[in-house]
Amino acid sequence: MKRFLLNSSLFLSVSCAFSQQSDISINNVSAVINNNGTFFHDYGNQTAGYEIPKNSGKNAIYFMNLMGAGMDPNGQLKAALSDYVSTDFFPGPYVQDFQNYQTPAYVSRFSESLWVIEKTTIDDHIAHWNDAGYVVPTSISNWPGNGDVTNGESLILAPFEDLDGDNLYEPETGEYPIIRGDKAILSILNDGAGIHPSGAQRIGLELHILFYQYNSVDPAINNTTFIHSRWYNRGTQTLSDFKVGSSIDFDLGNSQDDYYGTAPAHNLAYVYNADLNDESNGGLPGYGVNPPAVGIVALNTGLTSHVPLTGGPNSLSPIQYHNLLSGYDNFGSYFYDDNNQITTYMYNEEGVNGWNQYTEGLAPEDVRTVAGFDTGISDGIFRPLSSFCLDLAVVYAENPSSDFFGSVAHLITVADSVQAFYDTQMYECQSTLSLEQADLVSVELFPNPTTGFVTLKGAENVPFEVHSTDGKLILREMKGASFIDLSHVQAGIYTITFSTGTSAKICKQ
Ligand SMILES: [Ca+2]
Ligand SMILES: [Ca+2]
Ligand SMILES: [Ca+2]
Ligand SMILES: [Ca+2]
Repeated sequence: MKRFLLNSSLFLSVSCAFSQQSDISINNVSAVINNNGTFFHDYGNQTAGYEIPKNSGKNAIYFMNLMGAGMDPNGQLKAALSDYVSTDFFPGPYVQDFQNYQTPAYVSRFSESLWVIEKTTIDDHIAHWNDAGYVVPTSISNWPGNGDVTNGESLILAPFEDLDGDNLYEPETGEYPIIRGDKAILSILNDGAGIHPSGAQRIGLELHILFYQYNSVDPAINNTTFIHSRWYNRGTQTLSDFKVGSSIDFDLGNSQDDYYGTAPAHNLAYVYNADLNDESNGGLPGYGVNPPAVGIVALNTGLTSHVPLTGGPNSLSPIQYHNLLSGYDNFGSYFYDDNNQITTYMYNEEGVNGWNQYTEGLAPEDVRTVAGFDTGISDGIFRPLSSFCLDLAVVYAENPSSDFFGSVAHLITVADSVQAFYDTQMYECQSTLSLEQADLVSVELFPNPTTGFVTLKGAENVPFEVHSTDGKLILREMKGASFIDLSHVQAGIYTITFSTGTSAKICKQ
């Protein structure tokens, strides 16, 4: 636990981004969700926001976020970052023209950008949508299935069951949101709507984060919050060495007596108490004797690093964050293990004979770390029009014994069982949206200028719309097309916008 005085001018510049939060608490966890790329932190009360067990008053995490950073072809770092006092993320989807973030329709629709929905509501909708007198609940009708293409938003935003295959979300005809878990909170964010407080240049990122929980008789699942994120490169930047990860401020009850560690084989980054009594501190309740352990598991890809947040927590530069996300310290230097070998997994052996903070004789501390996750992109290049998916789980395990490492040993078994549960769900993490063209690198349009027909190459199955410069819809192809016919329109400039968010100008002569 820590309290920072906010720099007033900095706070003013980002206050709207901190103005909304929600809470997911359908199982044994009560977790604060914000609409700015950070979570498990209550900005209003300046307190930890990951309470487990629910209603115990005991929290295990003070702050967590998702961040991304990569290099453009000129070696310029582009990044979307956040810390305790500022964020580069803004609510709402990415749009191409900066002023379109300011349209009244965009602001009214996305100023909150948090959608809370429960599985029972969806099941009821599926069963009764066609009944006489049925009214579609607002959590179903407000689901952001489609963006406004005329405002430069992607046609498809959040996933939905598209019964008639027309790519339009129509809940009044029985279509419904596709979520995970018994309750979910979706946040759609972009990094394009404003100057980045971090000082980094913008990526052109659209980030969808779905937090979800299951109400389960299995304690491992009932004590877990899942984080499903999808990262879209909606801009024009080709970013190499693209790194994603989380800044994590574990505070296990009393924040002052914690240790952290890593179990790379289980893709697990964790915190445990540095002694067997987590006494209350500063008015906040501790977990008491034989305290639990808490961790983050990477479910669909690997945990690539888990290192201390050196130089932080605030006012790190973008390049320092890129170093930390890469598993270096903030200066870009390697970490070394007890055998003097380079490692990106700090303290990766449990037990009294292992390499850990206890056997190193380190003082208990207020742990702050950065975890890096594999994007799954083989060459590490985050290309325009592509997306990737990252699934995480926050896991919790009590200490079944008075063994100092008992909670960690238990946590590893919990992490494995949560992984097994996740695997049985068969979630499609690479193509949740049927329209996403992950391998679509570029679209060729020719001839351009044209007197009539224009051939489209590279995006034949991607829906698109063509608009005139005054915004009039000229053509809409919901299934995509290999050519368009502009022979009937007058000479001028036309804009073709694909559902992926990419657009191009066409000159009709
Ligand atoms: Ca439809
Ligand atoms: Ca503690
Ligand atoms: Ca203690
Ligand atoms: Ca901490």
